[in-house]
Amino acid sequence: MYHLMKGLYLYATSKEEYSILLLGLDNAGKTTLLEQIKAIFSASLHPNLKTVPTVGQNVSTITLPDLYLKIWDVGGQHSLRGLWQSYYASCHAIVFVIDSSDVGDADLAKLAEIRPDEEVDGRLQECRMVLEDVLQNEDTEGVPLLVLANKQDREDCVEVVRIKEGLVRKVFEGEKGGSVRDSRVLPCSALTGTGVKEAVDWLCSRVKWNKEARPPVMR
Ligand code: G3D
Ligand code: MG
Repeated sequence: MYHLMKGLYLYATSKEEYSILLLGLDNAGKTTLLEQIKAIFSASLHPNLKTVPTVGQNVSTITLPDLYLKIWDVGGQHSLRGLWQSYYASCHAIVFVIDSSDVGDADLAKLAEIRPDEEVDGRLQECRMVLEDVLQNEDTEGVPLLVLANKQDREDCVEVVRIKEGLVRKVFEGEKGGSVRDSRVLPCSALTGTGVKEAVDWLCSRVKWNKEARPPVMR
């Protein structure tokens, strides 16, 4: 009887937990974003916006009324990207963070015109290749993808629509765009917090929507 009651109590008080993977090149703002999310969703905390390059991983769980989000911030330097794939099979959504001040408006226009087999140099090409690599991995099949055009507070940033049309759409339309999935491109500033709540809202709705394909863990 005790075990039955305990089981019922645990069932009634447990919540679904979903894992969110933050990916993107180094310096895109992943760690700042994680700190901002933690601060926004736990009222008592001030964001620690003094980040240092991430070696290994930062992980935090935020508590929302109906679920937990466990957010993984894994390092974006070239040498650490090989580790990303070990997180793919167990994540429920991927956030790909882009530094909107480090892609170049002129480069984006060029990217929109080039053929898929043509080479482009620089940070934008690196960003495209890394995103394609994530989407091509079979363990990310069907996983909702949120692309965040971060650093929108900077004067030299590229507008979200340009990133959407010039980069993200190109990736999805290309051969390496991976399977069909739920996706969205949103603007944000991890530093000021603008757009961060909208990003989390989108993630919550999409992980719930996709829960038959990727069931949550009960906590
Ligand atoms: P990463 O974890 O993706 O490598 P970080 O990136 O979160 O460590 O951020 C790298 C730098 O970008 C940091 O600046 C950080 O303050 C800045 N940054 C992150 N998000 C934003 C944003 O939305 N707007 C602006 N203006 N800057 C941002 P430093 O100077 O510490 O290297
Ligand atoms: Mg970091």
